[in-house]
Amino acid sequence: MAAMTSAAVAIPSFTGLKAAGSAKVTANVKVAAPTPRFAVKASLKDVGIAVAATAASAMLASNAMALDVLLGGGDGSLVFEPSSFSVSSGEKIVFKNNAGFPHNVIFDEDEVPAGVDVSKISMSEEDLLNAPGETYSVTLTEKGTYAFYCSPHQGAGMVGKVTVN
Ligand SMILES: [Cu+2]
Repeated sequence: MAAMTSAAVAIPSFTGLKAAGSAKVTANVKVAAPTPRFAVKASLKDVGIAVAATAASAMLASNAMALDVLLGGGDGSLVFEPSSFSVSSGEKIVFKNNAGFPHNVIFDEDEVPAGVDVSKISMSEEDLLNAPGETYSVTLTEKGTYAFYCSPHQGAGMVGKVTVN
């Protein structure tokens, strides 16, 4: 239980770090235009840092097993894609904003394995993923079937099911 909670908390903060890195690069490119040499050097240095951060995140992703689930279908429909899937116990699930946001991911307290505390694996009802590509990651360890939904779009059918083996 403790390990599951820390993983769910750690991943979004890492995503935040990455976003901050790329924002920095964009800012420096703007400065580089009017004052050539010195500014270019400075921006290259920052680009190096951003590249290192990106490489670290790619390494993390390939080291751990992970399954990506899109929030919003390719045609803009209000669905999880895939909406029904299986993962291994401990495999990371990465929900990624794709279309039709804002979205969130709430596990249904009546449809999770016995003893699972949905508040520890769900986003809060008021918490929404607003930006394109924004992610919410969760790692489930208790075996069984879990139902989840997006609270703004549950009525429109944005629901899903995951089986942990
Ligand atoms: Cu939604």
